[in-house]
Amino acid sequence: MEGPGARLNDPIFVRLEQRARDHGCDTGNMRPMRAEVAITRQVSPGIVRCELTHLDRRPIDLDAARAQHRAYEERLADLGCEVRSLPPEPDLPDSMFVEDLAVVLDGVAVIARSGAQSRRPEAESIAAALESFRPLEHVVAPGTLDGGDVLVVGRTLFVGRSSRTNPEGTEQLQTIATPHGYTVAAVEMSECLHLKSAVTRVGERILLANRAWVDTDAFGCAEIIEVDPTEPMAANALLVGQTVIVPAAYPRTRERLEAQGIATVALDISEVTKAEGGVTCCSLIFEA
Ligand code: CIR
Repeated sequence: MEGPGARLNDPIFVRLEQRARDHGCDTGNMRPMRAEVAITRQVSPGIVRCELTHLDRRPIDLDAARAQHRAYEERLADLGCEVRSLPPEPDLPDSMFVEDLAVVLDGVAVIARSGAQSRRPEAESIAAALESFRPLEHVVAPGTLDGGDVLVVGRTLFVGRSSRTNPEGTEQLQTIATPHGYTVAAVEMSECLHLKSAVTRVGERILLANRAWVDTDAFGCAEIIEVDPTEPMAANALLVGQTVIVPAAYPRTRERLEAQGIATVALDISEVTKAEGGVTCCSLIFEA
C-alpha cells in the first residue's frame, strides 16, 4: 500500500508514538505526521588527525568528544528525531561530520563529492544509509561539493563558493535539484570553512548570520539575526522542529535568539569545535 497509510506500521512511527505516550502526550494527531530521521555517525578515533582549514590543531579528548556526540544524539531524539547512529569509521577521521556527504531534498538525495580528498571515502556508507529513503544522485568529478555549503531555505538552495565546493559541483547540484522544484543560488563567502559556518536557518524564513563572513543581501527577504560580535563562530546553529540547538560556548548569541522568541537549547560541543565542526555538521535530518 502506498501513501500515508503505508507508514502506519513503520517502526519509526511506532517508536515516536511510544515516546509521545511516555511523555503523557496525546498521540491522536500523530498518524498523518511524517517522521524526521537524523542520520549520525559515531566519533572516529582518528578525529585527532581531522582536516583543519582555519583553525590550529589542539588536542582533542576522545572520550569527551564521544560523550558530547552522545549528548547531541540524545538531544535530537528529545526533539523528536528518529536517530540512526552509524558505527564509527576508524580510518576516516572526519566521518562523524555526515552533513558534508549528502544533501537530502524532497524527492532525491544528492551524494556529495567532498572538496577534501581525505573525506571522499565517507560517501559510500552515507549513500547506503540513505538509499532506502530517497533515490540517489551523485556529484561526480571534476565537481566538488560539501553539504556544509548548502543552505536550504524553502525551495532555494544557497550554495557557498568555498574551498570545498567548486562551480562544477554547484552546477551539478542545480541539474539534479531543478526537476524537483528547487532553485540554486551561489553565494560568496570568506574566512570560514563552509557557508553554514557563516549562516544557518533558525526559523521558517529567519537566518542567523555572521555578516563579516557572508553578504546577507544574497538571501533576499529572509529576516536576519546577527551573531553577537564576540561570538563569530556562533552562526552554526541547528533548527530541529521549533527548537534551535546552539553551542553552549555562545550564550550571547543564544540570548539574541531567545529575545526574538526563538526557543533554544545549549549543548557543549567543545571537542567537536576543535575539529572545525559545529552542530549542523553532525547529522543529516530529513523527513522519512
Ligand atoms: C573538515 O574539515 O572537513 C572537518 N574537520 C570539519 C567539517 C565540518 N563540517 C561542517 O561544518 N559541515
